Order: sequence, then structure tokens, then C-alpha cells
Amino acid sequence: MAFYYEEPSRTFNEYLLVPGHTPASCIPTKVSLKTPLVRYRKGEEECPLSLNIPMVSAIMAAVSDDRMAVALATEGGLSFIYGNQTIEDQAAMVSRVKQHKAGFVVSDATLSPDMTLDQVLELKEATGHSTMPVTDDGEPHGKLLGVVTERDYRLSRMSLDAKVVDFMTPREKLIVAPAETSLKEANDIIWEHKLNSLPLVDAEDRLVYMTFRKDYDSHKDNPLEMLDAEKRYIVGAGINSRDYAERVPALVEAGADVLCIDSSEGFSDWQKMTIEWVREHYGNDVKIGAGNVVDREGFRFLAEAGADFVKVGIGGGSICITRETKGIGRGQATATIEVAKARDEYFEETGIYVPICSDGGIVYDHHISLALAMGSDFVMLGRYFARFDESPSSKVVVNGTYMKEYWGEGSARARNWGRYDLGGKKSLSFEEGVDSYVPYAGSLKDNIAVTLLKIRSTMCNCGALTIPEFRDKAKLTVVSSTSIVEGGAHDVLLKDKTPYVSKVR
Ligand code: RVP
Repeated sequence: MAFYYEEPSRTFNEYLLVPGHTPASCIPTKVSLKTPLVRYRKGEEECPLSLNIPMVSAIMAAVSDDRMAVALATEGGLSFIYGNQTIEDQAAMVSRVKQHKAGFVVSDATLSPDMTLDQVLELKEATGHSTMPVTDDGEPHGKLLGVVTERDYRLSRMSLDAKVVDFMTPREKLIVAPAETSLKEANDIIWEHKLNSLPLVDAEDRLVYMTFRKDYDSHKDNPLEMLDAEKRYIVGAGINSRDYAERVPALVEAGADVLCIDSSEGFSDWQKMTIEWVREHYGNDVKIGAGNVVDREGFRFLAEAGADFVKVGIGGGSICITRETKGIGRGQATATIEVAKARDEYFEETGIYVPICSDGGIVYDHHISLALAMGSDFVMLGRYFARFDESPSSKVVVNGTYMKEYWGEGSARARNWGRYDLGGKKSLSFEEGVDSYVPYAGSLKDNIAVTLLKIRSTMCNCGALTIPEFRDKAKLTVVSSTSIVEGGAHDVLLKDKTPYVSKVR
């Protein structure tokens, strides 16, 4: 006979935190959001790889490319570069992230001399960069021919067909420095000559890095940056359980710091075989997460197989229709709570702590706090990050409002069927995700600052300065559907939803 769970499976929206005592010492600026990313012997050793904020971006083509990875690592989180692309393209993205040393930029807006002003403007719009190096082949490490900034063109006076070579500031007028220049020295040169940028070149005059005045300042502004021992950004990458023998070596070679098997349902022999292959070829040097699971058994299976972390969640993603199409899944809150218990039980038995990640279904910022209180070590978000400038998807206008495109990896658009099947040969397939728009929200930096402040404030309301303390002290309550209504603005007419108003004297 089938097994029935006694309790209904619940979502984050059905819970609230009941505040505890807040000591005077407990203020948001003192809260640490540091959290382990990979397995370790808790109490005996330091976790070999931790996040400085408990947020990672989803393994999705609409979310995590190299630009997102740099932006998120700057804030203390991590991106998993999407795996639904050729091995070469994915490895190239990883390698571009690793070429970004903090403050040293490999330009993703490099021009060639025969490009037109129109193309320059397009690239400026797409990347948000207004200073663009010009190289002989248009590649980031080509021979340096000049630089274009907004000061080099006047839109009112120039044709859009004007060629870069005719209006750039040419190489002979540029101040450059050798590739070995330190960030401090580069910054001194920038200040001394009142520059906005300084190209660093090798002995053959090939461009190696760009350094910017604003980046030196921002480096000081980003104390949580996720950097490796060589001051390069930390980055993750998604893999699948089919081509790992080719993909993993390419990603490791490109410098990926951590991998994650990307599958909608991870309680399978395919995942075990993938982890075993990695252990056989790399021992514990290559970190690999697995998932997704929604119960104790699924967690134990992957933890025993050697996963470095385990992702939790089936069917909760905003673009996900797996529950509708296949009838599998579990409320995200219930799944997180049960898997967190399984993680603690596994730790009690073995001394090994395997972090868990609640993946999908975060709608409001406070859902992140709830997930952490329920025992999640960090959360994975797709929709949240897709809304920002840094996501790879297009910005469009829908009914007069700016939106960004956001599509599921199981949608017809992504055709990432490998993420959804069980490893056998596939001829037929069906969609488990949709293609959609999400409201454009501006820059990652501005948004994440507010989100993190909310999490820190909530933690202080519960008297906690660290995530483990928060988990210990949190008191969670299930809310009735009537009290959910009470939780939002109610019984008032919202001004921004009330367009036609006339004044009465
Ligand atoms: P959300 O943050 O709610 O947008 O959810 C993102 C998560 O949804 C991803 O990390 C992944 O687990 C899941 N996903 C991605 N594509 C699809 C799909 O097409 N069904 N689901």
C-alpha cells in the first residue's frame, strides 16, 4: 500500500517567524551571513569553501553566465554557470570569470577598429560599459590600438556609420602600464594622471587587463567578495549525468571552484555514478553538489554517495510545471525542514556536515530568512536574479513596463531535456517549464543590498548574529489562510493601483 504523509506539504508562504529577545548588541551591521558550501568535519576543521552570503544563482541559461558570476561573487555569493551549452562555451565562460582578478578586468566590451559608432552604442547598452578598449582583432587580449569612451563621440555631430578607428583615442595618446602592475600601483597612476581607466599590456603591447578608477574604490567597498588565493573570483558550474567524463575535465581546467549536478530529480543511480566518477579521477579536490531531493531518503542517498552539498526542491520554481505535468514534488518548506533534519542526523552519526541548499520557490525576500531558519545553509534563486541588469536575458517593454525574459530549463525554449530524463535514450519529451517575463529590477548590487539588510534585520529580531544561531533560536509558526491576508496591505486602496483620482475641494 502506498505511503501517506500525515502532514500536508507546505510552502514558505504558510510560515512566519515569531521574534525572540533582541540584545542591544544585536544590530544588522554585526550580523555575519557566512555559511558553509561544501561538506566538512564540523567541529574538527574549517569548511574548505564557504559563502559570505547565503545566496547562489540558478543553473539556468536565463540567469547564470560569466557577467552574473562576477557581479554575484563581488557581493559574496556564487553563480553556477549553466550547463545547457557546449562544453567549450561553458568552459570559456568559467575561464572568463577566473580571468577577472578583483579590480583587474578582462573587458567584455572590446571593439575592433572597423566597428561603427552604432555598434559601439549597442555594445554599451548591452554591457553597461562606457569605456571600451580597441584591439586589432576585437578580442580582449588583442594588440591594443586605442580606447573609446563617451568623450570620443558626439552623437549630435557624428554619423552612426563612423568607424571606431576614426574617433577612438589612439594608442600613442594613451597612458598604459605593464601587465605585472599591482592594483595599488595602477591606482596611483590613475590618480596621478587623472585617468578613468588604465590598460595593462604585455611586452608585445597586447591588452592583458583594464583597470578602472571606480573598481579600485569598489574593491574597498566589497569586503565580502568571494576570491580564491590568487584574488580571482570564485565560480561554480552545472554538469549533467551524461557527458561528465568530457565536461568535468574541461571545467576543472578552466578553473571552476565547485560543480553541481543539475537535475530536477536527483535520487538516482545516475547521480551516484557521476559523483563516483569525480571521486575516482579527482579524489576530494573537485567539489561537487548534487540534487534535487525532497526527503530524508534522497538526502542520505546523495550524502552517502559523497555529494559535497545537496540541493532541495522539486516543482517549486517560479517557471516550473513539473508538479502539474508529472505529479511529483513537495512543498518547498516541508522539503527543506525534513532534509535539514536528515542532514543533522547524518552529522550526529558520522561527524560530517553536508550543507543543504533550498532551490526554487523564493518569492519574497523574507522567504530566504524562512529557508535559513528552517535549516537551509544557503538558497538558490532563478527568478530573483533574472530580473537584474547582469542576467543574460533580454530586456523588453511589455505594456509600457520594462521586463526581462526568464525561461525554465525544462521549457521548449531551453530544450534541456537531459535535466529531466532518467538517463535512457530519449525520443519523446514534454515540457516541465515555461517561458516568461519578470519585472526588470535594475542592478544586482542595489537589490541584493536591500535583500541582505532585510535578512540581517529579521535575524536580529530573533536575537541571532550568525546563521547557526538563527536556526537554533528561530520560532516558526504556521499561519492560517486568513492571517496571510492580514500579512499584506489590507482594507486600504493602494495609490499606485488607483489611476483615476480627482481632487475634491
Ligand atoms: P525560482 O527561483 O523560483 O525561479 O526557481 C529556480 C529553480 O527552478 C532552479 O534553480 C531550478 O531548480 C528550477 N527550474 C529551472 N528550470 C525549471 C523548469 O523548466 N521546470 N525549473
